Amino acid sequence: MIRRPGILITGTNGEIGHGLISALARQTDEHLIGLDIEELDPAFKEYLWESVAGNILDRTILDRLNSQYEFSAIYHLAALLSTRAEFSPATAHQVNVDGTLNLLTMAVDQARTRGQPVKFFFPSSIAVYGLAGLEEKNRIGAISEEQYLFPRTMYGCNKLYCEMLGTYYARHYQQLTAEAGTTRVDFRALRFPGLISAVTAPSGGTSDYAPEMLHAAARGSPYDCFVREDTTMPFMTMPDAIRGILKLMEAPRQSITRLVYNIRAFNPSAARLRERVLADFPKARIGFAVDQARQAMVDSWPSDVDGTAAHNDWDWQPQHDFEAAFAEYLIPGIREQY
Ligand code: AKB
Repeated sequence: MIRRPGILITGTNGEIGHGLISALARQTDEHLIGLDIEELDPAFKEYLWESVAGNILDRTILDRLNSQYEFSAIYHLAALLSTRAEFSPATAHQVNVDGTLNLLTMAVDQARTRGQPVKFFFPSSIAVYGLAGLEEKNRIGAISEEQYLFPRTMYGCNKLYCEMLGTYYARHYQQLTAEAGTTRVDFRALRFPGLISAVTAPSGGTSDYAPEMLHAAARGSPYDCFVREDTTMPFMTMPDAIRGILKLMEAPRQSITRLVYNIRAFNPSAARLRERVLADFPKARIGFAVDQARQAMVDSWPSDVDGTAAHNDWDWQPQHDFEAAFAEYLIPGIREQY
């Protein structure tokens, strides 16, 4: 049977997945194939040629997809986020690392049979960084891709290792064979900051306090923020995250000087977020009830990242700074929903 050309997206039911499949459907004629542990939200089925409910650890499913489709690109979004991963670290390792290895292996196999490299997008995270604590975090400010790679969470360890696995498959795979130097996987990764969507609420992350605060205010529910008022970390709107993925994947190979990039947009404190939410929802009841364990995780993440390489190499520029994020995207979008 001749294989059908397509693009594979895992984690289609996640926040990034929802945004990405609708954006990809608008810009490509290729068939989109989705894979998620849960049945895809029916509202998104129209974007996909096939939607598979199954586990990325299930070899039978991957073998079936491998035999039916010829993938030009794989967007591997499926993952367990940072807070959830701390409750089941071994499971997180299986999903986040073994799952990624399965997809990279499939990409290599696909590239061999296609005779062309397969593009592979991997969403990494600022959780790959690990600062000793608040004093160091406040002292160093924005950090570059190579600094402080000492993750303190299972999720951060998983993401950092998978960046390395992707780099291995892109640059060093089969280094002892006659095929040494053949690029099979065109691996590209973004280290995302916390993401805020006007449409969906995240689950299982540690940056969730920002979107949770906003969605609770819009719903009229009280909210206790689980980090201190002075807590600062980088954030970005979901449309900017999707734009970043598309832009990086479209960038000509020769303009890319690294396989893993920081991208940034804005980095408000939790107090500033509260103030901005209250400006549009003045009756919102937003307090602070610090969860020390989650606080320590955010204290080990940088207050900002240096996004110079993304800007220089593929012209990264967020559409939404802090004010535009609220005025042009979050507030209008969220008012439509609740
Ligand atoms: C999380 O909080 O786990 C994620 C992340 C920062 O990667 N949003």
